[in-house]
Amino acid sequence: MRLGLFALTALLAFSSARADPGAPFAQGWFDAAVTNRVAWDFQGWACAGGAGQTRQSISIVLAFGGAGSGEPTQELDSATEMRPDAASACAGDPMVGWYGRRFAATPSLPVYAYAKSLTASPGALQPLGGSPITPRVWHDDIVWRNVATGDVYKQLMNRFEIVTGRFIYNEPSLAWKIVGRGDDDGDSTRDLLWRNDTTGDVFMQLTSAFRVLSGQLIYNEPSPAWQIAGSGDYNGDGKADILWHNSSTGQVFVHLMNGTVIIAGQHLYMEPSTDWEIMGSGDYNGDGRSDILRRNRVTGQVALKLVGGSNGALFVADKVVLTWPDLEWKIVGSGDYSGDGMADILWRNEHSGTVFLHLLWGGAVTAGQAIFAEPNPYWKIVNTSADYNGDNKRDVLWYHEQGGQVFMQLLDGLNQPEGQIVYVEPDLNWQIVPMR
Ligand SMILES: [Ca+2]
Ligand SMILES: [Ca+2]
Ligand SMILES: [Ca+2]
Ligand SMILES: [Ca+2]
Repeated sequence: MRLGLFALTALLAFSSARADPGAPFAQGWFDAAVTNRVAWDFQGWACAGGAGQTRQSISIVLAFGGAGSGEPTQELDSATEMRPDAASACAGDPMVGWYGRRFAATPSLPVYAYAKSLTASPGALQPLGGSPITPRVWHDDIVWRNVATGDVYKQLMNRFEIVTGRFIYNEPSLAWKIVGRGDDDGDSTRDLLWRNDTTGDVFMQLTSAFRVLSGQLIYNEPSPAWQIAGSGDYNGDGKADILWHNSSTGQVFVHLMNGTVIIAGQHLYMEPSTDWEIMGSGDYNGDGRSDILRRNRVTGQVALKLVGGSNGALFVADKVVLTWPDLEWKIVGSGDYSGDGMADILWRNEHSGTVFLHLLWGGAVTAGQAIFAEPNPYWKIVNTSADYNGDNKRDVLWYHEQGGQVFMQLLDGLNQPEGQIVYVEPDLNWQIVPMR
């Protein structure tokens, strides 16, 4: 997984930030990943060089403002932990690593990192790193799983740029599959939902931008007929819930979640026949709750179940969207691709390769046209639920099954999408985990 390249990048960062003898702190680097408009993950390190400084005597402060004056206007966070993999960077001096997550109501302000001495005069702050962390709006990431080793790897994206990439987990048993990526604890970072194909166990991992925070077995459903069909927010509390569909009986069930805790389970509705497949889950009427997109695999009819109601008493309302009887056209994604807050429908013709976008308003089609064509069948659309450039329009990720290229397309409604290859992974054991 291009480990060599990332290791090299890290070494370069370390060597340019060696401890400066005599100075209380050497400059360290910091990473900042803005996971949406109001939440940031930070991590970095500093060397506690100089007389009397130890690892325990400094902390790191993240602060708004401070440009020019060198003083922050608002303390955000402080050091929390060592980063063992960065220890060599301090050339024998104590090193403090830090990791933080903060929420802020004013994300447009730049954020600076400072090192603070706990033993020197109170409030003494040293700028850490030379440039402000400029908050950026939502960037979704790319998560990979290696189907040989079980490794999970995450790439943080800023449009076509890979900001950083890290191994975040290893699950050697390949019976465990990542089946959902929703924001389960409401911290604006997508978490990982796993299911074990053999036992039916369901395991949720809460993750930050860079690492696994916690994980817990939350449920067991031994019947393989029950599949996790989505992880949207069906009760509108900002936390992702788990949608189940029984492919034998047509039953649709939702687990309302609070982090790793099931707060309620409810039968939602029954599909009229097994011809109806759940194609996606998004908010089609702009009420802040996920709805359910279905298609009849025989007639080609597309219809919604609009979800309403309160906790433990959800109900659904039917809405027919359209009928597209040509079954060569497959729904490959559903999300808001136009930025109006309502989910749309993305199609691809499996014969011609043409990609077609239906824009919806409140669940009704308002416009539709072909926006792209890729006739090469080895190019597969692997993710249609992420926003890689923070414009509140979901984008499309393609993967070449033979060459390992990853092509990112930034969608903008019916306009021609901008796209480029962002990565090549020659080891085809690495597979991109779709968001659902
Ligand atoms: Ca919810
Ligand atoms: Ca809705
Ligand atoms: Ca839309
Ligand atoms: Ca976008």
